[in-house]
Amino acid sequence: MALQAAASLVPAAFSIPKEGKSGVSLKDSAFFGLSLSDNLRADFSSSALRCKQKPGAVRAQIVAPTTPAVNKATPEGKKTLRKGSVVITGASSGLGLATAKALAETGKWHVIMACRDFLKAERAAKSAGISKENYTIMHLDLASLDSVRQFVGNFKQSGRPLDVLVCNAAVYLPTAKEPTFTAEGFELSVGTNHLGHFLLSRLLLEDLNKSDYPSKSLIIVGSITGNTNTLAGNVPPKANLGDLRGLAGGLNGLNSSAMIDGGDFDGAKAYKDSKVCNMLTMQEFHRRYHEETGITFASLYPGCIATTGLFREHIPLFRLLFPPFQKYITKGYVSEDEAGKRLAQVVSDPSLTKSGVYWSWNKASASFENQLSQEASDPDKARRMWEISEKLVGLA
Ligand code: NDP
Ligand code: PMR
Repeated sequence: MALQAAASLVPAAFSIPKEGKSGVSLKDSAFFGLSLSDNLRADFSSSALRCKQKPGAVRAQIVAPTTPAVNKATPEGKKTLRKGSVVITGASSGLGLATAKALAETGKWHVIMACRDFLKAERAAKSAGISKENYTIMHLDLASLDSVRQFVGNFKQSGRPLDVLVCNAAVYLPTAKEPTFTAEGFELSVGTNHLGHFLLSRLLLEDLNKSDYPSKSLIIVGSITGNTNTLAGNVPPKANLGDLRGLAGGLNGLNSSAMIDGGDFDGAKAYKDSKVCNMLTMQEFHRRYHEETGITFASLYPGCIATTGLFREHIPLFRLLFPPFQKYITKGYVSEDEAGKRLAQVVSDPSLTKSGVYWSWNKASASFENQLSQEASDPDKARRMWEISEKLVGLA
């Protein structure tokens, strides 16, 4: 087993540029200045967001009127900003929980924790010390498109505004010998990490567009391991979507491969491929909707959070060696708290509202716009992946 763990830590190539080359943007912890209220959009055209709906799909419900994001409520006539409303998927552990905590602690955000295990989420929120008035848990299982549609229906019915959506949840199945599948029969990693989030964000785009908050955004968590322009992204198996033939075939492992590129099943590759889809999806959203809606679309690599539940399916020896390896050898390690602060920064820091960006942090923990690999920034692949994905989730 030791050999197995050691072997799995041997990289294929080392002559790869490190992440972290482009211009550093200074950290700015200031919250949105009240002057931002001047930038509020009065016109929320949703024409760009209309999409064909299948029979049975959840339709937008009438949303109860909410407090305007900025109002002149104080006796001195000072403008105040209402609490931002942010949905975070997979907020029951790891990065999602740490981000929920970081945002809730500011007192400026209400976090909707979109989780598949209600009790686990409730316990996690309590043990993280998130106070009751700052969070709501809503059920969401991304491995079921029905559940995604139900969540969207429930969210719309709640009457809450949607200012930021964070697509964070993920599964990683590196030791699986055979593929497992979502309720609709898609390979589980791509089905959960990409297709579930794809449907969720498409159905909630209209709500984001309606937000009158100074900055509204859709954030999809990416990763270094999906980017083959890095050392980490060159550790085999490498991400590669190929010509998307497996995705087009429905990833069902029956009449089509369970892998996006049509190859043999490999759980670690499926995860990395799903992260490439996440990063391509963010950019395709940006190209299609940013100009018209003003929504910020962003992705990020928060650092290597080697202690999270993401590695729960890995062999015990890997889980033992991985944190010290990342801490002392690659120095890519980041704590859950620090990673949560980074993602919270993308949610709420006015200096990180540029759209179409993949954020990373340097060793001094300063954010910068990072370069994506050739495949993860290929516009043609992004468009084809988008078109196939919308068929698979029943939007086209
Ligand atoms: P965790 O396993 O701690 O968190 C993943 C979360 O996703 C959990 O809350 C889990 O819920 C949830 N989840 C899994 N499947 C589903 C589902 N079907 N429906 C709803 N929720 C689901 O891992 P991390 O915090 O590390 O991962 C968070 C994000 O960070 C992922 O997108 C990952 O790709 C990314 N990332 C992580 C890195 C790392 O080093 N850890 C590095 C780079 C990116 P439950 O608690 O019920 O299991
Ligand atoms: Mg990697 C700078 C080098 C670096 C960084 C930042 C990471 C991050 N890794 C690096 C290097 C290496 N890793 C090297 C040289 C090796 C071979 C010894 C190596 C191995 C390795 C394995 C076996 N690394 C891994 C694994 C996993 O199973 C993790 C994975 O791919 O999950 C998908 C992983 C990771 N390394 C990272 C990060 C962030 C991960 C995991 C999380 C992710 O992408 O979500």
